[in-house]
This record gives sequence, structure tokens and C-alpha cells, in this order.
Amino acid sequence: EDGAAAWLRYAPLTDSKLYATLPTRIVSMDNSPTGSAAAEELRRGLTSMLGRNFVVSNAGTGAIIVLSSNALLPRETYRIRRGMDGLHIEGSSAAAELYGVFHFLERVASQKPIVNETQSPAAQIRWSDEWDNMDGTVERGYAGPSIFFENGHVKQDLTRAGEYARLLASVGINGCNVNNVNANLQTLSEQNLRDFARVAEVFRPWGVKLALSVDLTSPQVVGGLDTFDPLDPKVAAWWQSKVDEIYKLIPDFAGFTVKADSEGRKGPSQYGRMPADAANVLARALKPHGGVVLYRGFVYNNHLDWNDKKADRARAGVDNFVKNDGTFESNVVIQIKEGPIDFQAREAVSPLFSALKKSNVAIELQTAQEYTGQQRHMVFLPSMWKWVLDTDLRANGKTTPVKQIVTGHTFPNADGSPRLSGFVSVTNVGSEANWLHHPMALANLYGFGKLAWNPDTPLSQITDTWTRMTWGNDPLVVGTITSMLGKSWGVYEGYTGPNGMGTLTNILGYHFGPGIESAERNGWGQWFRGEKDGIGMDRTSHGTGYAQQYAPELAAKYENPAATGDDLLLFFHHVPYDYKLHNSKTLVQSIYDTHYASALAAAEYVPQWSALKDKVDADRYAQTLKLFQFQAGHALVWRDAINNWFQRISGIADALGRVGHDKGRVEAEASQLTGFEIIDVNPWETASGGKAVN
Ligand code: BDP
Repeated sequence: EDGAAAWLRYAPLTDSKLYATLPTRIVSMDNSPTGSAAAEELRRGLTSMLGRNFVVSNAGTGAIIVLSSNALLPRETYRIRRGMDGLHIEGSSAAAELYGVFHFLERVASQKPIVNETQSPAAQIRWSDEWDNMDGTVERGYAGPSIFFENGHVKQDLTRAGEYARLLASVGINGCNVNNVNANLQTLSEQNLRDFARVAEVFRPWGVKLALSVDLTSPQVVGGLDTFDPLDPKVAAWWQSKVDEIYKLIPDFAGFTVKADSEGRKGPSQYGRMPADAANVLARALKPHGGVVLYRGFVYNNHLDWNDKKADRARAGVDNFVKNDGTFESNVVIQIKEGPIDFQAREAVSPLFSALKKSNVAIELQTAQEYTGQQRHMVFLPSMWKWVLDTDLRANGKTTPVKQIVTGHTFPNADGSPRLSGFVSVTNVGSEANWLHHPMALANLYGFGKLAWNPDTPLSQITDTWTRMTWGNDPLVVGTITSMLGKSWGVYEGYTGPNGMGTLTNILGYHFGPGIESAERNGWGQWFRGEKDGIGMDRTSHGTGYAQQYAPELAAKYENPAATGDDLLLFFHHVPYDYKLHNSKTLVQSIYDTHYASALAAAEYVPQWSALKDKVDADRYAQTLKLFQFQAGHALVWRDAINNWFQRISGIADALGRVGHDKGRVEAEASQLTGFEIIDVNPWETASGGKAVN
């Protein structure tokens, strides 16, 4: 198996007693492309899993499975119920029927009983964003070239794009933005739009709507105007006619994603305008067609002054957006990264979620493991996302977990209805057969869909069901994989950057492997201020004041190092290396110990996985084993780089004498070498002994 089927393998069940009485005739009342896709999916899945021949017809009575729409159900809702004549899967729309079918198939694949149930999604926006460039590369993509583009154009063969939409639909994702947020300036050219219509077409049967990233200079670059000032009437007119042109080609177009005034992208600030001015001009053009603008909250200055102790990139979201609160059109949604910096192994939850009280918001999560091991390390990210979604931001002094805010309930519309809101995953799949490179990384995309549908879904349910569908129902397989996934975030955080330091990876480039000092003394603001006297960013009111961007109860907690908690300590405080943690160790000793324990835990994935050798298929077994072996070795590189650096900067030796004295280790530079030279490595801490062979 090459993993292309992901969790939709529909492997034959070894024990199918539970479904023995399931009728084999599927009667579909809905002949729309989506209705037909649902019926065919059901036929295909059940035939394959149960080894009986299921057939689809348009009418019939008796023992049947009926697929039909039911306009009385709420938006995007499905209902599964047993009736006198058989089993009914109903949906408020064809897409909802499809969600019901996938859910039903998932119950069968994971050998769960069929029960009567009605399910609705928690929020309307459930999108996957892909950072694909039109030349076929994928920014922060770790699984090969784009499935959408090549040589500057949309691909001729979009088979994989259609298969991807099926995968997205299977977990309830209803929108997909296919081009990089750093958008090609020609995205909206006539030719490109005709090509994008072909992508929308292969998405359509799966109920996945196409969205596009657009650059705000388009009126100038594509339209030939002399300005892109959002308040200029010519610019507004241009956007309106461009949007009308899009809807002629793509009637179900979802909308635009906008990255502006950030990391070199131009934006409204060029004309002294605000984010709302830019978002609204697009939103007004989209509104008559039902489209939305996802305006990214990721607006910051990447030329900050490291010497300025008040400078803090984390502040940027609130500083830039709160003054616009209440001025956005009703179809603008502010898309906020889960943390205020950039997808680190752990950061505080963005305070912008609770600071915007009169705006629509969505949470942006990153399935692509940019800072979390790039799909060469196993990290089950839903553990992190759940921690974020459950974080109580105490808006208005009340219980307001992030999940309540991003599903529109904390700050509802004036009429009491939930705000337009939701979830966006930056996924970045590629052309490799299994979409994301690491077989375990698929659990992240699956888990994203499940949490976006219902953020209260227990993690254990996500790992259990995904494992059963992906690897089979054998108890040892299920037990081993769910337990490995369950601890993997903590393990990765432990050998990279614990205590809220950030990932401590190479910052100025590819974001992989240890690169501690690369984060400091540059304008990008991903600093942790590791100095002789101590480490951590002082974000209290004595420092950058960032902690005050939270609601008062939380601000008070984060002002105080003891109350902050060890997991985010260095995100908020600059403390000496011998600062005592709640675990009663000094900070630096805890860092040494955590790195040793976590690297060991990563090494243990290898024997744990090896025990499954004959219980999973040989190809995926071997591929995964190699990745675990790599992770085990790379975790050692991480461990030693970080521990050596801490020992040198703090001047405090590891109480157990391990750091810098690795027993049994032979350095390459200590060997007899012919035709090679020994070189110094910069930064020194990224190679053991600071040396490499060239
Ligand atoms: C950072 C990535 C960069 C993206 C940027 C963004 O390193 O490639 O363009 O985020 O989200 O994480 O816009």
C-alpha cells in the first residue's frame, strides 16, 4: 500500500457480525453529482469492507439503505436512523448526505455499532489552505510538488485534486484555497480564472468550494489601474467586475484569503488605510454572490529592532486589528493564527481572539509541520489544537474557551445568532502518493476535520478511529499507535523548545533542525532573549506589555511567573537559569532532563513500531520505520545542540554530568579521513563539538 487511500482504505473487516443484517440495496433519491458521489461512496465502501455486493438504484422498497435530502434539518446536518424499511441517511443538502455517508462508513470501518444520530458542524467555515505556487512548488510543503499547478499554470490532469477533495469531504471540510497566501500577482488574470474553474469543477461533487488567495495590488497589476487604494472608487469598481467575472465561471466560489502588510506583501498601509478598508472593498464585491473574505490577522513588521526591549512581534495582531473592531462588513472574517508568533511547538494563545468583540473570526491551524518536524518527525498536532481550543480566555470575566469564540457563540451577532466563524488548516499536501509524506501526519489532517466539525471531539476518539481506518482494528496496532500519537506533541516539544521558548529551530530559512541563535538579533521578532543572566521574553508590563492584551484575569496570571505555568514560562518572562520550576528543578536542569527524556521517548518509537511488523502491510511498515529511525537520530542532534548551548550560556553544568560527555559516541572528525576536511560549523551548537566533515 502506498498510503494514497489515507484513512479511506475500506479494508475488509475481519469481524463483520455487527453489520450482518445491513441491506445490500442502496436507494438514492438524489441524482445531483454530490448525491451520486455519496451513493457511490457508500456502495464502494460497504462492498469492500463487508465483502458483499452492494448496489445502487433510484427506487425500491423493502430492505434498503435510503439516501435522501431532508429540508427540515438545519444547515449541513445529517441524520442516520433505522426505520421499518431499513436504514436512512438523510442530509439537509447533498453535501450533508455525503457527510452522513462518510460518518456511517467510518463507524463500520472502526467496528462501531450503528446508532441513530443527528450531527451538525460547529461552524460554517471549515477550510483547508494550500500554499501552492503556480510554478508547482509548495511553500512549506513537505510532500513533493503541487497537485494543482505546474509550469506557471493549473495542471491539465486534476485527478489528484479531485481525490483530495474527497478526502477533505470525508472529514467535513467544505472549502479549499489552492494557492499560496503569498499570492502570484497574476492570480486573477482571465486565463488563470478559466483554469481555476476546472479546479472548482473537480471539487464540486465533494461539496468542497474553491477559494483563492489574492494580492491587494491586483487592480494595478492585473487591472492596469494607477492605484490599488481600497478607498478609490475605481478600485472598488474593478474588484466588483472581477468578482462578477469569477462567479460567471465559478458560481459556487467560496471567496478570497488576503495576506497584506506582512512579510513584504503590500497592503492598505501604503495609502494610510486600515485593514478594514481593504477587507471591505473585497467583501462588498463578494457579498451579493455569497462569498467571504478571510483577512489574515498575521500582519506584523519584520524589521523590528532587537535592541528595543519594548519591541514585540506578539503584540502585532491586537495592535493592528482592535482599532478596526466593529467596522468590518458582515462577510469579512479575521483569520487568526492560533498563537501570536508563528506555529511554534508551543506558544500562548493569540489574545486577538478575545480582543475582537464585534468581528467574525476563524482560527488558523497549521497541519503542515513547518516548525514541528516537517513530516519527518511524528507530531500529533490535534493535542496542541485541543489545548488551544480549550484555553479559557476569560473574555468579559466569563468562561470563554477559544472554541466558543471561533464557533461564533461568545460574541454573537446583534440578533443573537452565532457569528460567521470557523477553522482553517494550512495543509500543503503534495504529489507524493500519501499526500503528506509521513504516514502518521495524515492523522493531523483527519483530526483537523474532526475538531473543526466538533471541537469537543475527544482526542482519544480521533486517534482511535483514525488508527482503525488507516492501520486496521488489531488491538495491538490500535493500542500502540494511539499511545504513540497521544504523547508525540509532548515528546517533540521536549527535545526542541520546552517551557514556552519556541521551537528553537533555524529561523531564517527552512525551519528544520536546531538553530538556536538564528532567532536572535534580527528583525523577525521570534526572539527568546537567551543571555548570560537568564532567558525568556519579558512580555509583562515591565517588558513589552503584551500580557496586558489579554482580559484582566488572564493578564494578571501572565504577569506573574509562578501563575503563568511552566509550559509558557519563557514566553512571558525573562528568568535566571537557576529559577525554580513547579517541578522543583531549576530551569536549566529541567531543560537538560526534558531533552534526555524526550529524545529517549522518540527512540522508543522504533521498537514500539517494530512490534507491529506483521500486523500492518509491508510497504507502509517499512516507510514508517525509516521515519522513526530518522526521528530517533535527529532527536539526539536536537538534544545535544540545545543542552550544549544551555550549558555554555548558563555556565551551569548538568547535575548528572551527561551534557558534553556522550559515552560511546564517535565524532566523525575524530576519524582518519582521506579527501575530507574538518570545518567549523556556524552556529556551533548545531553540530556536536561544533565541527563537521566536508
Ligand atoms: C510563516 C511561513 C511563511 C508564510 C507565513 C504566513 O514561514 O512561509 O508565508 O508564515 O503565514 O510561518 O504568511
